[in-house]
Amino acid sequence: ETNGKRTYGVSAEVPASACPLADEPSTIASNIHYHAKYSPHFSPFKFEPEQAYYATAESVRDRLIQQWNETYFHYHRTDPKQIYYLSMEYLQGRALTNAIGNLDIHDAYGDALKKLGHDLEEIVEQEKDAALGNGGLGRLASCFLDSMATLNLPAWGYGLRYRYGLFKQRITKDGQEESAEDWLEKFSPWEIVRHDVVFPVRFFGHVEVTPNGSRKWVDGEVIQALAYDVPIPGYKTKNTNSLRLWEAKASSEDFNLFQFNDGQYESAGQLHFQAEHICAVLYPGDATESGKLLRLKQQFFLCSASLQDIIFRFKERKGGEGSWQWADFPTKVAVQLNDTHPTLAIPELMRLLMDDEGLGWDEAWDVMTRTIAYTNHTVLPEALEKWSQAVMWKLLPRHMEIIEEVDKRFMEMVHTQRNDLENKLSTLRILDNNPQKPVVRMANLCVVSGHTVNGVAQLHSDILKSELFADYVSIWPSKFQNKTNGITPRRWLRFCSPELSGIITKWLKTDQWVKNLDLLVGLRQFADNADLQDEWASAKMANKQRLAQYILRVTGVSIDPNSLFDIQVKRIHEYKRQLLNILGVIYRYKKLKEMSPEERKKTTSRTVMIGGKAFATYTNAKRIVKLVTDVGNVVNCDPEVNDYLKVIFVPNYNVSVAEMLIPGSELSQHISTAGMEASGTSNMKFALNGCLIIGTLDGANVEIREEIGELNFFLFGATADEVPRLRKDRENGLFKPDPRFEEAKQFIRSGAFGSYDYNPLLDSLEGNSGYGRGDYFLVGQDFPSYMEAQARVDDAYKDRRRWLKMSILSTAGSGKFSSDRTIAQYANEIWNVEACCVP
Ligand code: B1N
Repeated sequence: ETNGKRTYGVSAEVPASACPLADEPSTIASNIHYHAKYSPHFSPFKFEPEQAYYATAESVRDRLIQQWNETYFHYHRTDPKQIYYLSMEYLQGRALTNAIGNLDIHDAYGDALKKLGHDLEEIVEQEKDAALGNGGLGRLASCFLDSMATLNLPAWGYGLRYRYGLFKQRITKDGQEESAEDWLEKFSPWEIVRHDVVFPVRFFGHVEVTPNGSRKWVDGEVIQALAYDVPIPGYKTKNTNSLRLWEAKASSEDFNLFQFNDGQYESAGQLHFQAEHICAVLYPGDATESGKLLRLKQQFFLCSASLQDIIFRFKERKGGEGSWQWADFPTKVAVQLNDTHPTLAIPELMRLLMDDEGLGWDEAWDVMTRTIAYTNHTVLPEALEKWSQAVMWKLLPRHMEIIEEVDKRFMEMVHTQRNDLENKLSTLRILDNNPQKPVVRMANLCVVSGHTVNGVAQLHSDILKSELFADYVSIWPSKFQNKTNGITPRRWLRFCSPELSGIITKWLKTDQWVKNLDLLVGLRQFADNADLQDEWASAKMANKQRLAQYILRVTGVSIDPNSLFDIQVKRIHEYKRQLLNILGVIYRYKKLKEMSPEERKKTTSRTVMIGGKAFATYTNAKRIVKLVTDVGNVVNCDPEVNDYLKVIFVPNYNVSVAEMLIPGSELSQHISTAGMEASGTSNMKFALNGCLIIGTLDGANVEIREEIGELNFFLFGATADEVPRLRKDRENGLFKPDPRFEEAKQFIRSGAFGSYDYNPLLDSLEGNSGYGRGDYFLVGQDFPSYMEAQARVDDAYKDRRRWLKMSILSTAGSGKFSSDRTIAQYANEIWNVEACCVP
């Protein structure tokens, strides 16, 4: 059984009598009751929804822990190659529905709670979202964890346990207001602290040369990384992986009792304060560089703790000395960098191998480069990380030495092998030695060091190859790949829309589509079937009604479930063009006002919902939020038009809100300037839920349209290859704005939506050049074709059968966008990792 390897003191077996795993509702009910009584987080004699939630979560956790231990033991015994996903962000959302869904005990828990006088749907609402991420990049990491577990892949996610996750957004009369989101306020039942998993992480200090000539990083401050594990169950499988989140702690030795007793409270606990700061907050930058020393500390903290843990596990599984070689490391370990945020894993792995393990440069480089791969998620210049060399020398002196060496060796390689690239070297190098501000270019370090570089949608990967990384492609043509993003069909259809899922299962005569999403194509043959269409419509209507109730509750505005539900939800950013959406709405409102009552009756009634968070210091994004709410306040109170148009700003958009909005959507907007959205993933969630897309040929939209058919996609706008020329034309005064565009802007300027000063926002659409000015994002350019696409939407919606057919075809064509497919491709084409199924 143990293969002669070290075993653990405890066994994975749990005596049957202590095993609370029976599936009868009465047994479950008593287990929940047990937790309410003996896991005392609250005073006794109270069993309200909040207490019921915690007791239920703890009861579910028992089951997870059982599978989790079995998984860990099985991986330990079989010693497969493992995946380590390093990410500064995870957007896990709620865990309860997902856990009981993946464990296939949803109905039993529903019945059990009923016995206890509670309603499962109400209980799950008690849970706060774990929002340790900003947007798509963090949610992608969470979808990947679900897929890796479901595919029985031996994988770990590594991240940071932020005390405060993404901020909470409130809408006041002044627009967006942020406040801290205290997701740990009443403890999280989904994390388990591992007091035995602690690693030291050093900052500052200096490099010493030891007597034998090797280099050693010493002094500075040392902070402890303590592991918290979150269980990641796969769907209908025993495999339960871990998301390991590091918390920063100072050790008790670093508390100066003498100083404290002397009244010097601040300096006595200095390192404790330093440590507390590291994991205090998630940096709220999505595609904006924060440039903070603390952010760099966070990044290094994640990389160093994770790599020490990975190396520890590698050695532990290898057993004693002599039986293995470092060259084996990449056959057991695949590390994926989620964007450049964990780039410091590269020099840190080099340092650990050379300075701690005694490898030479060449040997260490070989091990490192065969281990690490990098995913790029953006081409926006402001999001390409560059760290000041001065700051890096101070915080991480040994790593800067290593980075200098990588840079030097790369230049030598170009000198000797690629003379033709000599003139490009200043942009290809890792170090930018511009005397004004010398920086390290993290993406360049990743491309030079990693064995594989991938983009996240075909168009994005093509742009990486033809533009951002073109010269590297000529050096290493086979290094570059595409891995089109995906989403987990469990959370994003099976659990968030049980109604529609039931219909799909009924018509496909199997529920296997939840694990094999390609089976959805089987719906195509029924797209014209009136029975399916009617069932489809009633599921959609139920979801729309649920959404309407939610909107009424959070905004006080009542919306008509018979109107077309038109949704755009994502981080607020100028390149995502919420401004194009709201300008279109404003024009629509103005025309409705000008119509006679008879004419209005012929229009398609719409409810336009826009939601998303704006980075706190991104003023134009905040102005867009304010504009949407101001337009809503006018339109929704205008009795002449409010039967035909409503405009809602959905507050505090997060994973749970998405799970409510997406199933109730009929049209969704993915309208970024072509070439700027790397992929997008909400587009996939909407399409999967039978929501039609109005969109540009950007990111994954291109592939979604290919899959569901161009007739089922409302396309508009310039293409990515036209964009540079259109910007040039504009600079040369060749752009003639559409009169409707001018009319919409003028309507805002006239004060129709109040006295707030929108001129700075509107001025960004004027002029003729500059990033973020001169209509850089081509809102005016695309406005006419956008309005024409919207007119096609209105027409299509009038034909109920046609719309339902298109909706069914959207779902039927979404199979490709399962994150199971994406992860299978990473596993085969980048990681070379196989499934390791827990028996
Ligand atoms: O990553 C997603 C893509 O679907 C989106 O198109 C893309 O915008 C998003 C700095 C980012 N790219 N870059 C970031 C996040 C945080 C940060 O501090 C950049 N997010 C994306 C998944 O591939």
